[in-house]
Amino acid sequence: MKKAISIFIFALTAHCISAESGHQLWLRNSKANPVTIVCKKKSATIYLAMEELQHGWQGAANASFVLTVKPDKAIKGDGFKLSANNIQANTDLGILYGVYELLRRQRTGRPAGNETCNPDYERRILNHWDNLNGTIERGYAGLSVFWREGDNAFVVTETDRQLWREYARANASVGINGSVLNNVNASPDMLTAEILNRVKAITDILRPYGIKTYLSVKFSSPAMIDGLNDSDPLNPEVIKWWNNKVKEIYSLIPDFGGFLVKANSEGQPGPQDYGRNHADGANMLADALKPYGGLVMWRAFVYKPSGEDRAKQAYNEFMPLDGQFRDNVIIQVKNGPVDFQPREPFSPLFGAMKKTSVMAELQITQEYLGHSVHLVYLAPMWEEFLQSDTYQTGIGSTVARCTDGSIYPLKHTAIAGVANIGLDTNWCGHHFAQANWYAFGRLAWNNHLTSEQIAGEWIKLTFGQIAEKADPSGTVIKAEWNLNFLKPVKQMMSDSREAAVNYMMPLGLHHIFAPEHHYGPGPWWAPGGVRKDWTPPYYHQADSFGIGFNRTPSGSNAVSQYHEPLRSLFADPQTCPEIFLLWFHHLPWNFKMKSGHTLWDEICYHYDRGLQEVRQFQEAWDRAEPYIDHRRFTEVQSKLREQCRNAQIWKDACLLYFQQFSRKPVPYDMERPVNDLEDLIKMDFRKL
Ligand code: GCW
Repeated sequence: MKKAISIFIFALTAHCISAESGHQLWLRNSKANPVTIVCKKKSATIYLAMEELQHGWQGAANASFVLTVKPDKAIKGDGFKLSANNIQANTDLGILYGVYELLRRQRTGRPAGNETCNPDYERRILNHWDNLNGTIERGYAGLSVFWREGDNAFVVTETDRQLWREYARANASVGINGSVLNNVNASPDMLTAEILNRVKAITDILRPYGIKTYLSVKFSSPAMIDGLNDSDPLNPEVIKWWNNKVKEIYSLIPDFGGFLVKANSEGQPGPQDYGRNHADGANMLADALKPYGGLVMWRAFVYKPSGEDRAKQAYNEFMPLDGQFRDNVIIQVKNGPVDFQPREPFSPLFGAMKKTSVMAELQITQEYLGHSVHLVYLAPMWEEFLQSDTYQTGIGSTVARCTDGSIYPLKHTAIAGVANIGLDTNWCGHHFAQANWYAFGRLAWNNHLTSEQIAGEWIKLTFGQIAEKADPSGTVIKAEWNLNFLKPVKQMMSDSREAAVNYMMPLGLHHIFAPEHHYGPGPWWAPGGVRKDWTPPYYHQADSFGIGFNRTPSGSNAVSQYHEPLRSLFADPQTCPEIFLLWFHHLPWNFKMKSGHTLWDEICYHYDRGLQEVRQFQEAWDRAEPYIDHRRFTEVQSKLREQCRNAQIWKDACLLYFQQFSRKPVPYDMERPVNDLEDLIKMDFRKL
C-alpha cells in the first residue's frame, strides 16, 4: 500500500518572523477569535479579565462565555471553577485567574474540563532584593523595575506605569499575588514619606491584578529614622513608633500586605541586639500590623561564626520559639539549611515547627547557579524540595503538605521566591530564566505540578511551535506540536539542573564558590582572617584522608535535626542517598560507591558528565534553529557556549584542586582537564 505523502509546514506566526526580544515572556500575542462575554459584575479586575479573554480567545469563533462571581464552598480563596463555557469564582480575582488558566489551556492544547482549581498557598510572593538606588543584590538582569537614582528618582512616569502593568500582568497570569518591593538588607529610608508615596503609586498599578505589596524593613528603623534611643522591641517608645508608621502606611495603602524582616543575620540589626529573641521582635511588628490584617514574614536565615555547624543554626535558634509567635507571623525558611546551593537537603525546620506558620523561600535568581549565563531550569530542584518527605507526622509529610495547610492547621500559608527580574528587555537576562519565574508561580499555585509539565507549558507558550500537517494539495489535515522542537528543548531543561550540580558540586558538595560573586569555583579560597564559615574549605573539608562534611553523631550531628527514619538514613554512608553523601559524611577517597567506583573516580565522572551534558545542550539547541526566531536562537546559543567554557573551568578547577589531596589519577577513560590549576587560581571569576 502506498503511504500517504504528507509534508510539514511550520506555522511561523508573525512574532516568529519579526525580531523577538523576549519581552512578551509567555504572554504572546496571537490572533484571537471573536467571543461574546457575559458578565454581570463590574470592577477593574473584571475589566482586565474581559480584556484578556477578548484579546486571547482561541476557542470557537463567536462562542459565548460566561463569567460568574458567586460564592461556592468548593472554591477556596481566589480559586475558580472552569468549564468549556463558564468560569465561576468567589472573587473578581478568581475570575481573572480562571481566564489566564483558560487561555493557557487553549494555547497549549489542554481541554477546559470541568474542574475546580484552588491555590495551595494563600500568599504567593516575589521577593525583590532591589535597593533604592536601583541596583539589585544578586540581580543579573539589569537594574530595578521599581527604584532608580537621580533627579527623577521619585517621579512616576508613564514608562514606569507601563512597565509595572506588564510586570503585574505577567505575575497574575501565573497566580503570583504579592511583591516585596525591596531588598531584605533593607535601607531605613524605605519607610520615609517620599518612598512610601512611590510604594503607593506602584501598588495602585498592581492592585487590579491582585498583587499586594509588602516591604522589607530594617529593624533599627526607629533609631535610624527618628533618632530614638534604641529599637528595642519591648521599649514603649519603639512600639509606638512602629504603630504610627504602620498607621501611616495603611492610610496610603489600605490593602498593604505587611513586612518582611531579616534580623540578626549577616550583620543586620535585630531584637537580639537588645537581649530579646526573634519572637519578641516579630510579635511587636505583628501587633502593629494586626488591626489592618497585615503579616510579618520573619526570616530564619541566621548563622554566626560560633563554631557550631552553620547548617544547624537556624533550627537551634527557632525551634525553642515554636508556638511563641503571633498568628500573623510566618517564619520564612530557605529551602536548604545553608544557602540556595545547587543541591541541599531540605531545611530540618520544615515540618518540625508545628505550632508556627512556616513558609519556604526559594531563589529564582541564579546566585549559585550560573547567574543569567547558565541555562538552569530550577523547577526540578523545587519539585525535589517540595516532595521531600520530612516524616514529621508519618510517611507522606512532604514539605509541600507541611507548608500548605494540609497537615497543620495554619492560619496563613505562603511561599516566596527571590525574583530574577530587572530592566533587561527580556526581563531575566537569559531567555530560559523566564521559565524559572513562570515555574515559581505555577508551583506556588499548585505544589504538585511536575517540573516536566511546567516546562512543556512554558515552551509552548513562549516559543509557540505548532506544526501543521498538510496533504499534498496543501490542505491542513492536522495541527500538532512540533515535537522536533518541543521534545529536545524540554529534555534539555529537565536535565539542566542536574548538569549544573554535576559540573559544580556533585554528591553533596556545597558552597565551594569563589567569594562574593558566587559564580565560578573557589575550593581553595581561605585567606587568613576571614570567617571560616565563609570559606569553601569549611564546607568540603578535603584532606589526605578524604572529602566531605561530617554531620553524623561523630561530627556536627546535624542529622539529629531530622525526623526518623531520615536521621538514621542520613547518618549511615551506606544508606545516605548519594546525592547528599558529602553533605553528611567525610569519606575516604577510596570509599566504594554504589556504581563500584571509588569516591574519587565517581567525583571525576560527575564533573565530566556535567561538562558533557552542556555540550549536548549546545547540540540540541543548534538543532532547534530551524524552528525559532533568529534573535532568541543566537542569544541562547551564545550563552550556552559560555556555559560550556565555564563548565570546563569548574571541572578542571575542582578536580585539579582536590587531586592534590586524593593523589590519584583522573580515570583514564575520561577527558583530561585542559587548564592549569595555577592559572585558574589567579583567574578573575567575575569575568569567567
Ligand atoms: O545568599 C546570601 C546572599 C546575600 C543575601 C543573603 C540573604 C540578601 O549571598 O546576598 O542577602 O543570602 O538571603 O539574606
